[in-house]
Amino acid sequence: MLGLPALYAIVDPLDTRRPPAALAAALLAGGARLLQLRLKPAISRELLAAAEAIRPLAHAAGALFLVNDRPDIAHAVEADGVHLGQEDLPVAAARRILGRGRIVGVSTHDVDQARAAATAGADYVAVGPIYATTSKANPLRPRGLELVRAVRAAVPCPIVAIGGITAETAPLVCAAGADAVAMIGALVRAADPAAAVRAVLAGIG
Ligand code: 3NM
Repeated sequence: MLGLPALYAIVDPLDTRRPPAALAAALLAGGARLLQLRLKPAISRELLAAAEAIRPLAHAAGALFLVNDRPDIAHAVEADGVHLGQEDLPVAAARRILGRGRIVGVSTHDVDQARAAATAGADYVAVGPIYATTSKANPLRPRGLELVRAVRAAVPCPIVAIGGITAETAPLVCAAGADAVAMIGALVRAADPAAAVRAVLAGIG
């Protein structure tokens, strides 16, 4: 079973204009040991360039590096894996692109989706949104900690909770059964993202 670091830090500058590689370096400096690169508006070449820049930074720090949505780009930069949404490629197809030994995670929003992802062989399931979020286009209604508890009872694989989580709420989310907490805004909108990572890790590390 995959062992996940307790903080799943997402490199998505949102509207901050922070360069992704600088953001990644700050998150790693704060102690993040898993980064996912998520650049929704980027064209393929921009995403590839950012992934090429970040992968060696992550690996030099001993951190896992995942690419959002795109198994092809994850494979091209020798990332550790990919994170798939409900409308992305299925797990099996992503594995065919990535080859053996790579991590494939899947976003889910209810127990049925989480069960389906686990049955399809996902290495972890992300569940959310736990709290209200402004970091995603057309977010679903918040599910609350109840979704974490329900998925915990339904699937054997690691669970990553996502959506509106902060340093203050992260310990509650972990106590509800999440193996890791994923965050964008609480990290990338912070005046000092490295300090924000340290604050989260102080509560859940
Ligand atoms: N996925 P923040 S919520 C990317 O529910 C994403 O699947 C979600 O950003 C889901 O930590 C979300 O700023 C946004 O709320 C997470």
